[in-house]
Amino acid sequence: MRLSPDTLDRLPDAVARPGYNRDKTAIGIIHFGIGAFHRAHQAWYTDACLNAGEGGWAICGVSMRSATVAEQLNPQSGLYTLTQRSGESAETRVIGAVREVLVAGQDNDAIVARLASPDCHIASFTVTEKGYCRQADGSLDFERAGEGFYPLLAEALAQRAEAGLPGLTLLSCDNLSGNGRILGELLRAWLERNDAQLAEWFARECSTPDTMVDRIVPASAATDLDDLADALGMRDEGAVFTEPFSQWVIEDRFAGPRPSWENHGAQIVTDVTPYETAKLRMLNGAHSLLAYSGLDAGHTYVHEAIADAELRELTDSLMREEAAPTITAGADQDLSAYADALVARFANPALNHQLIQIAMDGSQKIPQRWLETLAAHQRDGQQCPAILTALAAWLRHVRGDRREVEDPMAQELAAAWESAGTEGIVEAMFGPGGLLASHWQPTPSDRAFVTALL
Ligand code: CS2
Repeated sequence: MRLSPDTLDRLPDAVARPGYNRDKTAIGIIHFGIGAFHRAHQAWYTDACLNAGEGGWAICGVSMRSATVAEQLNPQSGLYTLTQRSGESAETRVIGAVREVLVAGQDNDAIVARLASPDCHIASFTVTEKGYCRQADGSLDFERAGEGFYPLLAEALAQRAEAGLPGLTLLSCDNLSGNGRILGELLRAWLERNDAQLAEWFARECSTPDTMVDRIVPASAATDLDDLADALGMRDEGAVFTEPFSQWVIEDRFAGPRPSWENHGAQIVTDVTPYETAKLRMLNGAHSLLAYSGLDAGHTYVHEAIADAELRELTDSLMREEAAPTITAGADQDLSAYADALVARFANPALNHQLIQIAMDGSQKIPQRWLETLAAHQRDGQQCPAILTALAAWLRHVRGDRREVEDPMAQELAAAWESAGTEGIVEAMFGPGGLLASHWQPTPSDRAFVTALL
């Protein structure tokens, strides 16, 4: 037996289900990148709005890379369960917000039609850092962008402009600093190259608010799905597993209507920056440290790495001594309490969050997680030993001689190692003109510190 509208009433009583008429709910949101994170985060908030009686906010998910999610969710009419896990306790509910999953490259006409429909008000994104197709200098890589969401969005916006429909709110929910501003600038560059008039319409009628999203959602493991099937008495191929904690901070800059996410825990604010900076530099910065240094030390999961005294100390230094002092906290932010809470979340043994998952795509993550912190301290002439230690672990990781490197720049990174060698690699990566050149320029002492660890 499999989860679907027909089998919903055979679930155990303890499993909550959608209390609204799914068939009558119009699709108001098109979401690009419908992985586990979206299902456990934005779709969960939206489901709460639908349960509270708000109409018009069903989600059409777009899978950017493969048909797998479509195969998991479409036979279930978009239904899936979300299980919150902490220690020994687990709580499962059915989420009904996702109506259908379309596949980019396969269902392009349908995706454009959903976006161009008068019912649609929001296009949202969790396409990961690399999905924005930025070059090292931050500008749009037009060639790669042509394979991504840009042409679909451009076509749909052109149809909306032509039909005299209102613009859309484009909501980036990825871990980039200034994610909304970045999305706005890149899309504008794409439109300007192809249709200057449409670029003007976009600037006038659409908006791209910044957001900070936070919930730890490991990829669902086959054993999780099997155990869940035993507990539910039916299979759910689209199930997601996450922690109880969730946070969503959204800049109050919408082009049109939106769900009342703030009634269900989201924060709508005038400036997302302090939340986003703290999250990227502390949570994600620590995550990447645990990933590379933890793999090096032979660990598999985040909860194992944080239980390792040496790594715990490095994580504490990175968060409290290196990242926190670079953040101008908002009135309601206590960065020391934030660091305590993060360590407790990392220690959750029920999540089985794989370090190798976090280690993916380091070239896209490191700039906003580590390099901005390094640059801020460099201005005061200070060194960041914890981040430099993590940086050395990342460099060893991308040398590629231990395990396969999953990174869009894997080839360039390996080639840099090949030509620069141990003595030159720090400069080849981070020096002027380097692959990841940034506001942080390694000093001779930084270089010596990292090189000694390679
Ligand atoms: C992680 C994030 O995979 C990664 O790079 O650091 O996905 C992290 O789990 C989320 O940002 C938590 O909100």
